[in-house]
Amino acid sequence: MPAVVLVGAQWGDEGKGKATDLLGDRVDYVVRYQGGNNAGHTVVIGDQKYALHLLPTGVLSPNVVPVIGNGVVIDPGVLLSEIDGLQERGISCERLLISANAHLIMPHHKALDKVTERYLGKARIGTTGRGIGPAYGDKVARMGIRVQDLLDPGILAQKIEVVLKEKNQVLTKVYNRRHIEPARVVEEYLGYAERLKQYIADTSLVLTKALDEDKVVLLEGGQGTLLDIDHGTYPFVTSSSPTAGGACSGSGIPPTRLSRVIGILKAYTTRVGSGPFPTELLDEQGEWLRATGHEYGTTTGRNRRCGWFDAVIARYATRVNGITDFFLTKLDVLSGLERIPVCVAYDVDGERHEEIPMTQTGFHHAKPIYEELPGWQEDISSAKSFEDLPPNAQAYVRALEEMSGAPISAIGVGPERDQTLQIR
Ligand code: 2SA
Ligand code: GDP
Ligand code: MG
Repeated sequence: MPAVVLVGAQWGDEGKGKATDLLGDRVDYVVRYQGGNNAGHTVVIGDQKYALHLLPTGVLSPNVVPVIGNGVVIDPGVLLSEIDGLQERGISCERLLISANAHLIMPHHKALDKVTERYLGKARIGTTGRGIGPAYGDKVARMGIRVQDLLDPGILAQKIEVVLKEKNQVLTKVYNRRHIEPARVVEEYLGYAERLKQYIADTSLVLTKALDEDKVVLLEGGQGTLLDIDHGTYPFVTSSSPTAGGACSGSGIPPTRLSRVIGILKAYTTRVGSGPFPTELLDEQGEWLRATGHEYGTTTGRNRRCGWFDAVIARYATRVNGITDFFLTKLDVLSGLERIPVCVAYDVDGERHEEIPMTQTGFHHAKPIYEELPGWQEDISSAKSFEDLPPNAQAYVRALEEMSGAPISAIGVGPERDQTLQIR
């Protein structure tokens, strides 16, 4: 049985957590393939709300094996408190598997993330401050510390000693920060090792064997397409590869096993952190979207920037991910508007662009060209089928589908599991 990828089609927070949870009873493995505890995936089950950061959403489904793949960067202290928090609420994490090749977020990564942002001033990325960028930086520079290093105290101590030799110079001499004592870090991480070793596995092997046995593997992306290190709005991106290609390198599943790429698409657009955002609304309309859609960061609590739907971005996501179908989320939030603007193209320095401009400067200059679609007044949160939606809501969905270049197979009309309409 092939593997399925679920990817954010915009700047993250499209509702991937809920979408993954919905598929939970039909899959055997749910795999996180990139990012770390910068991600925040909210799942609402009855009167219970779960905010997951590092654990794959599959942990909430008792028959699913949750897997943290090699492409993830793990803050072990955060992971253990997330495990403890869920176990206290009666959710077992015993089935969890963690790739031995995943990298660890170390204390110097968190210190550097915060201090470099401060030094960037106005040019800051607006990171979550969780140490993500510096951890991936060390990985690429081949000085990262991996989960498997937790299994060998001698190697762990040696690697921490070497890396801190350089990082302490940078922290103290360049940024005037405190020196980090290697022995204390070794002690702290050996404590984590004791508790995490039961979960460590060769996850690429486990997943490939599972596919050979006809099991269903769901690869759950964090963040979104426009935050991808290669395909996003660089440098205002995260440091990993949320796009569908990253699902293979971040899990060890070959591309030939992927059968479906589901894009999660919000009925409007949001973004957290800095960077270009052509349809951003800096007026009361934007505030209305934020308040009505509860658009606040799941990890940091920051206000999310809000704007109208951007079809240029949706088409781009379809192209770079090879999206086979979309889950459209948060349609309910748009109820009550007379007319709903949708960005169909950009005006870049007087020229019409149907695609994202090639250069960063071009994208910064992009002004949205809107078409207005008629809105609807009805509360749609209790709709049970596509046909229950008011005609203008149906037309909005069809228009988005047409503009985005892939069929919409499900629609979210509220945060709960049963507030979803299957349309194919
Ligand atoms: P980082 O911390 O290095 O990954 O930050 C780099 C950029 O990536 C953005 N980013 C995110 N954008 C949306 N949602 C994310 N997760 C949280 C959520 C965010 C939060 O679910 O709401 O709580 O603030 C996420 N994680 C990273 C980030 O804003 C930077 O623009
Ligand atoms: P993720 O990072 O993509 O998993 O998304 P987040 O969990 O950060 O943010 C999405 C928010 O929207 C969460 O609070 C979800 O509970 C909520 N949500 C998901 N789908 C819907 C929907 O269709 N309608 C409404 N109103 N809320 C939704
Ligand atoms: Mg989120």
